[in-house]
Amino acid sequence: MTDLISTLGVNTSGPIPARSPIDGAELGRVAYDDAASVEKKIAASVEAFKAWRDVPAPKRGELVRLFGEELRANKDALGKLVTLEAGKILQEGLGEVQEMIDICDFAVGLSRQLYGLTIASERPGHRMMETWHPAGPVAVISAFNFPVAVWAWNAALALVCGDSVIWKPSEKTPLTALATQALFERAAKKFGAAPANLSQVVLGLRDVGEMLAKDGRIPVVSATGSTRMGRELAPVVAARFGRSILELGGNNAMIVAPSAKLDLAQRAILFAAVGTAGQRCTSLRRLFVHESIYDKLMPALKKTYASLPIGNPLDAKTLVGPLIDRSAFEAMQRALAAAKDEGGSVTGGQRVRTDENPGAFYVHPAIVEMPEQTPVVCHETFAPILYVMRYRDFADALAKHNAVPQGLSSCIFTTDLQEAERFIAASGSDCGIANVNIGPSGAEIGGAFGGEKETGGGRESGSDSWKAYMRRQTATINYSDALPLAQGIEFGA
Ligand code: UN1
Repeated sequence: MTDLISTLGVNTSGPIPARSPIDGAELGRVAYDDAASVEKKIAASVEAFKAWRDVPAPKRGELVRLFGEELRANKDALGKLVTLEAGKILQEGLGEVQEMIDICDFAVGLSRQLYGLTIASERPGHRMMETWHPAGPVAVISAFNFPVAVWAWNAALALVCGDSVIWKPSEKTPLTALATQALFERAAKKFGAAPANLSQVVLGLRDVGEMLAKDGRIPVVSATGSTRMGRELAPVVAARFGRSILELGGNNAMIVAPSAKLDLAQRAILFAAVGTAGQRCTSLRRLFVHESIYDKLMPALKKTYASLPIGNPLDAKTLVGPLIDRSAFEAMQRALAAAKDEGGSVTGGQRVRTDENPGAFYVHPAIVEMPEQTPVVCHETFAPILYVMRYRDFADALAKHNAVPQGLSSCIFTTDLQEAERFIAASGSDCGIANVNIGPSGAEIGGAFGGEKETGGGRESGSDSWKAYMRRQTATINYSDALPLAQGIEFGA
């Protein structure tokens, strides 16, 4: 039992153990919602929505502001719980909570800026306008690797937009969800006027997600996870004409051009490829290095990899924590075996710390030098594997960069203005995120986050992503004494 869980009075009785990937120890216990309980929560969410949609948006923002305050006050404790339950290093656990705080701040400002347009009407004595109304209950299905921040991107926006929220966290990280929910309830109590069940958690496996996906009372389903999951979920939501916001697999690349500042590139590679033990949707997985600098960059990179501090993520010196579980480890080993078969030369990748932590899965991040972009490279393996390829011609590197099914994040390290511009131009990177002299991971919340192709096309977090959580209404008002028809149509009289 962790400090935060006990301080918050989270109920940790139940038949299902929640384990830490750090050492396999039990952190607490939870109970899954059965079908009747999920049904009850969906019905309660509809009721909460009906009350919440009439609360003025800036007032809704006040609740999110209070929630942000709770997060600020509990940043250390929640960040530590993220580390314990998801295994990411403490700096990243804290960073994750900071993302939640940032999106709350963003959403508070947004609560006064849910602007619609006023549009010139073609009819005299008429005014036409566009209004954004609350959509309804929003389901958020989140993944283990960002167990709380991704929910917050969705929930903070949904709440100021006037929606209620039902959250199905990953079954691998139920405790961080329950702790976050408890913090939210504290904020709601301080706020005073929030309807009951405005934000709820449902725990369980795939069947719980399916219930949410199928339910016509939930107009928006925002899901983060694998492409396989999205491929199954999206048609279910679409069959009832619901809207899904999908943030699925990434297979993010970096091009290191001849003019790149190699020291910066190297640091960016390290953070993006081995940070979070390669378990971010934005992790760096493919590296295209220009042949003129390959023999300079690669030995330096391998040297840094050789001395990576791998270990307990609570230890301040650690940079690489454990993988989430055995199946992640096995998927990594399968990918490395396939890479060898396809002509790759593997450095690292082996399991480590088996004596200290026999029940956990620590690995040495792998560098795999590939002769070309073979099938295994085109597949997202959620583990610290960096496939490296040489290139000669920029256009060819760009073509290979885009020649994978996923389209989340991308970057180039170059000081050549033309290359930089070409990379972010219409014919450049085909990803939702394209960075110059910045790695592919660690996006700020102010931009719209998401990607194209098999990444699912959804956008969350900043910019105008809020629009996906609202329904758009075009309203035209006739303040004249006549009834002119649009398109100049004369009808009767
Ligand atoms: C994810 O891995 O699902 O850009 C989200 C980043 C983080 C979010 C990652 N801000 O790496």
